[in-house]
Amino acid sequence: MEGGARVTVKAVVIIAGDNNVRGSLQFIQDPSGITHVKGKITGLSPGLHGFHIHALGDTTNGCNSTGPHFNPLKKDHGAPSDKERHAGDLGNIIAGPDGVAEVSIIDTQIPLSGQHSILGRAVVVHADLDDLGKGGHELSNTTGNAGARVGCGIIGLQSSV
Ligand SMILES: *[C@@H]1O[C@H](CO)[C@@H](O)[C@H](O)[C@H]1NC(C)=O
Ligand SMILES: *[C@@H]1O[C@H](CO)[C@@H](O)[C@H](O)[C@H]1NC(C)=O
Ligand SMILES: [Cu+2]
Ligand SMILES: [Zn+2]
Repeated sequence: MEGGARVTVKAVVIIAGDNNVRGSLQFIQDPSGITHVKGKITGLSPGLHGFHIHALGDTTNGCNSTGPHFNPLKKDHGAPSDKERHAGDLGNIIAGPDGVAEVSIIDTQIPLSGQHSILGRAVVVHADLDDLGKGGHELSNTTGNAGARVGCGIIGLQSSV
């Protein structure tokens, strides 16, 4: 919707991957255009895991075919709170000792409608932590050096009622 959504839009993502990584997430864009992400991912190693929107909703080669971080504004990789960030940069999620990460994120750069909509793209969870562009690694400014893609799912439109 150009100029920002005027209605609530909902989407759902079922996460799957190697090593029993599973989960489900709900995305709710409120009428002001802010998107809430809520859900749970299980089967992770304890600790921080990079969590991003990748550009493509293509899982023909597993999570590897979901493309780079969604980056419509051609920025460098960063933290969700940075000005210089990919739209898809949602930072890290944290798995407890039981391998379960409870996800609750609010973000303004991941709309479910309009020109930069994330519908039909992918959520990807990584093996390692995202250094948020500050790790000094050659991959820090593109991927946060977050390692392998251990789980992913495609963002699909859900009934808004
Ligand atoms: C994805 O790429 C990684 C290397 O980055 C590789 O180990 C893995 O086997 C690939 N997965 C698929 C499904 O091709
Ligand atoms: C990443 O980008 C920042 C700012 O654009 C720059 O200062 C830094 O040298 C870059 N780091 C690498 C490893 O390329
Ligand atoms: Cu990623
Ligand atoms: Zn990024």
